[in-house]
Amino acid sequence: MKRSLRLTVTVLLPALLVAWNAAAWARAAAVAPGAAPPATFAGVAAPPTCPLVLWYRRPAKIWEEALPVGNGHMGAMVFGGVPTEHIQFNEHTVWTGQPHSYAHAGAVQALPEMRRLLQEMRTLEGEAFRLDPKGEVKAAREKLQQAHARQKDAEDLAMKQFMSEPLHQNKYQPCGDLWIQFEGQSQAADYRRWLDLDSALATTAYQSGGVTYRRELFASFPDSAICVRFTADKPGMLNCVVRLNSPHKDSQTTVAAAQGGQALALRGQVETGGIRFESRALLTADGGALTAESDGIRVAGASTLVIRLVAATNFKSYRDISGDPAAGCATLEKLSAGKTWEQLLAAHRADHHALFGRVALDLGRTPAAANPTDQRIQEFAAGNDPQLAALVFQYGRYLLLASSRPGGQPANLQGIWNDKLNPPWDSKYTCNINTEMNYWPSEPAALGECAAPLFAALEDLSVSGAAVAKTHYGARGWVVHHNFDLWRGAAPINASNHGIWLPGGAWMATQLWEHYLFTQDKEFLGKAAYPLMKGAAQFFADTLIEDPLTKCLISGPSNSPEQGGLVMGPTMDHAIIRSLFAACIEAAGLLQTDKDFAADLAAKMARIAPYRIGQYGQLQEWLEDKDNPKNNHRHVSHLWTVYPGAQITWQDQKLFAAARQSLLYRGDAANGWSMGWKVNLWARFRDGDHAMVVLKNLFGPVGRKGVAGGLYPNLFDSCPPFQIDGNFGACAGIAELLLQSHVRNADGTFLIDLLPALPKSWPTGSVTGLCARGGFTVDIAWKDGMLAAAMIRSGSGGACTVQYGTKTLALTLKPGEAKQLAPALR
Ligand code: FUC
Repeated sequence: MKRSLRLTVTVLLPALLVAWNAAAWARAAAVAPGAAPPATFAGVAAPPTCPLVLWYRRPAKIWEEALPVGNGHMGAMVFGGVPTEHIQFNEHTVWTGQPHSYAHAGAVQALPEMRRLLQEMRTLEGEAFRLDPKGEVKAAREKLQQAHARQKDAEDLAMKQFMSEPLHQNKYQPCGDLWIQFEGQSQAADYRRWLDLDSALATTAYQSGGVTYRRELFASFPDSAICVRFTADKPGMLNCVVRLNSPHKDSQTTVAAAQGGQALALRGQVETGGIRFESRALLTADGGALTAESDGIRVAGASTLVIRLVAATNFKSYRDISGDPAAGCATLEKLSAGKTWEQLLAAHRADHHALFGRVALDLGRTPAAANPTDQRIQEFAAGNDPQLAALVFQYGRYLLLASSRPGGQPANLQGIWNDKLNPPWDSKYTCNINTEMNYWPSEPAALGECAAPLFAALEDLSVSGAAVAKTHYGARGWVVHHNFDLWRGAAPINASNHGIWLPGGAWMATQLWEHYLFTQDKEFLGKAAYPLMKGAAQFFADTLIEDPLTKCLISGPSNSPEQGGLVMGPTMDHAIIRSLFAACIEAAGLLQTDKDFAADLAAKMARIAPYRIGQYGQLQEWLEDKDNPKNNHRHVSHLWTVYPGAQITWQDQKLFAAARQSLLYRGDAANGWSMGWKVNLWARFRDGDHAMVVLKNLFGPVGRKGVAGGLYPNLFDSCPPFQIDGNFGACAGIAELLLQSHVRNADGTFLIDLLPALPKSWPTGSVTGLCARGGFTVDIAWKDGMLAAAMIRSGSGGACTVQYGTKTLALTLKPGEAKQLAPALR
C-alpha cells in the first residue's frame, strides 16, 4: 500500500477520530439536583469477604469508577457517593431514530464500475510489484500512484451512489438518573463499596454520625427491576430526598402516591416521532414518612427504604414503535409488587447463580487479591496477582449476563451501559470485530443462552439485510456491512473506505453454527440457525466473482477492516465465507436438506482464492503481497482464520507459521479489543507465555505510554475509551488458554485439548464447567504446570478425542455420562 495512504489510514485517521470523538463525547448532563458537597472520609475499611469481588475505599468520582449491574433489559451504574448516591441507568431500547430502511435505491448500478476500477487497481499494483516488490523504484511508485487513483475513483463513486441512506446510523442513549440525597452525612468512616460477582449484588457500607449505613442494589432478571435497599442500624436514621431525572431535554418527572408508598415517574422522548420512554421509581419504607415534594420524595425518619426502578419504551420491534411506555412500566411494576426484599433477592440470586455458577476458575491467590481493585490494576504488570485474571474472566461472564439476556437487545459497544447522548461510535453494533467479540465467551464459558438477543437480531437483519442484498447487489440472501443499530441498518455506512465491508452478517451467522457445535441442539440448527446461515451464504454464492487475473473466486468490493481502503478479495472476507460455506454444507447434510445448494457451495468454496504466504513470511492480508511488516494496526483481520475461525491450525505448519509471523509483526500493545483478540490468537498458537505478555498490557491502567488500551478502575475495558468488547475478548481468551476444541479428528469428531497454552505464571489451578464443541463440559486441575486431574461430561452423548500434550484418549460417552481423564492422560 502506498506509504502516505497507509499513514493516513493507520495513524492519522484513528487519531483524528479520537480527537473528533473527544469533542463530541461531551458528557450527558447528569445533574444532581440540590447537590451537596462530598463527605470527608476517615478510617481504612477491611476487604469484603466474598472471593469474587471488585471493591474500593472511596465512592466513584467518574462513571468508569462506578459499578455496573444489569438484567439485559436495564443497566445501571452505581456511584456509591456520600452524601449523594447516584444511579445512572439505561433501558435497552432507548435510541435515537425511528423505523427506517437504509438501503440506497439504485445502488446496484454502481457495482460493475466499482469492481472494474478496483480490478484495474490490482493490475497496476501487480505491474508495480513486478518492477519492484517493495514499491521503492520510481517506475513502480508511479504505477502505485495510478493504482491508488483507481481506488480513489471507486471510493468516490461509492460515496455518490452506493452508501447507506442516510450515511450514518443511530445512537444508543442514556435513559435516566436516580439521585438519593442524604441529610447530615458530611463525614463517613470505614467506607467501602463492592460488587460481588457471585451474587450480582452491589453494596456500599459506611458509618456516619455513629450510625452504620448500608445500601444494596441488584438488577433482577426474573422481576425485571433494579432493586435498591437502604438501611441504617439505628431506627429512624434514614433521612433523604429521592429524585429522578434524565439528560434528555424533552423529559419531565412527576410524583404520585403508589401502592404502599410513593412513586416518581419520568416520562420523555428522545426526539419527535421517535422513542418515548417512561421510568418509575417505587419507594416503600419501614418506619418514618414518605412525602411528595415538588421535585422528589422526602424520606424522613425511616429505618429501611426500598426502591424498585422499572423502565419501558414504545419500542415493539425494529419496524414498530407503537408501544405504550406507561403500560409497559405498569406490567413490569406488577412483577415485583408486593414482594419482600428477601423474596426479590432470593429470586435474583437463584436466577443469577444458575447461570453464573456453572464455571469456577482458580488461578491461585496471592496477598494482592485482598487489595482494592483499582490498586490491583496499577500493580498487575509488575506484581504477582493471578486472581485478577480469574476475576476479569468471571467479570466477563458477569457482564454478559448483565447486558444480554433473552428478550433484550444484544450487547452493544458498551454492553448496556451508557451515560452519554453522543456516545463513542454511537454505542451501536460494529460488526467488523466488536459485536462478534462480545459473544466469544458465550459458548466456551457456558452462557450460551446469552447469545439469544444476537440471534434474534440476526432474524431481523435477515430481513433488512435482504433488502440491501437486493438493492445494492441484485443478490439473494442477506448482507450486513460494517454496522447495525436498533433499526437494523445493514447498508454500508460512514465512508466507502471502511463502511463497504461485506461479511458482517456472515461472521455473525457463524455464531449460530458455533451454538450448534457446542450444544449439539439439532432442533435449534434446523429451525433457527440453518435458515439464517443459508441466507447469509446465498448472498456470497451470488456475489463472488471470478478474478480475471487468477481465475479464483473473490469477494468485493470490500476492505480489510479498517485499513487499505476499498479493495477486491481481502483475506478476511474469504476466510469468513469459507467457514460459513463449510458450516452450511455440514448443516445441510445433518438436516438432510438442500443437496443442490450444498453442492453449489462446495464447488464455489473450492475455487475461492487460497491463503498466500508473502515476501516477509507473513500470511497475506490482501490478494497482493503488500503487507508492511512495520504495520501495527489494531485489526488483525487476516488472522480470523486462526481465531475465531479454525481453518489454519497447528495441523498445517506452513500457514500456521505464516499467521504467527503476521501476529508478531503486529506487536503486543494495542487498544483494548485488539489485545483481547491477540490473547485468543496466542492461545491458538499454543503460546501461553506470549498471551500473558498481552494480558499484562490488557490488565494495566488506562493512560500508560505505549499501550492504547487497558482497564478502568471498574475493570471496564478501554478501547479507548470504554468499550466492552475487550472485556469479552479477555474472558474468551482465558478460557482458550485452558481448553480448546476447534480441531476436528478425521471422523469429524472434536479434539478436546486440555491446557493447550497454560502460562508459566499460573502453575497451579483448576477450572470447572468450561464447554467444548461436541456438547461436552470439562473440569481440569493442574499442579506445577502439569495436569493433575480432569473430568469430561457429555450433554448429548457422542464421541471425541481428548488430548493433553502428546497423549490422546478416544472416548464415546452416553448422554449425561462423565469420565475421569487424568490417569490416562497424565
Ligand atoms: C472498530 C475499531 C475501532 C472501534 C470501533 C467501534 O471499527 O476499528 O477501534 O473499536 O470499531
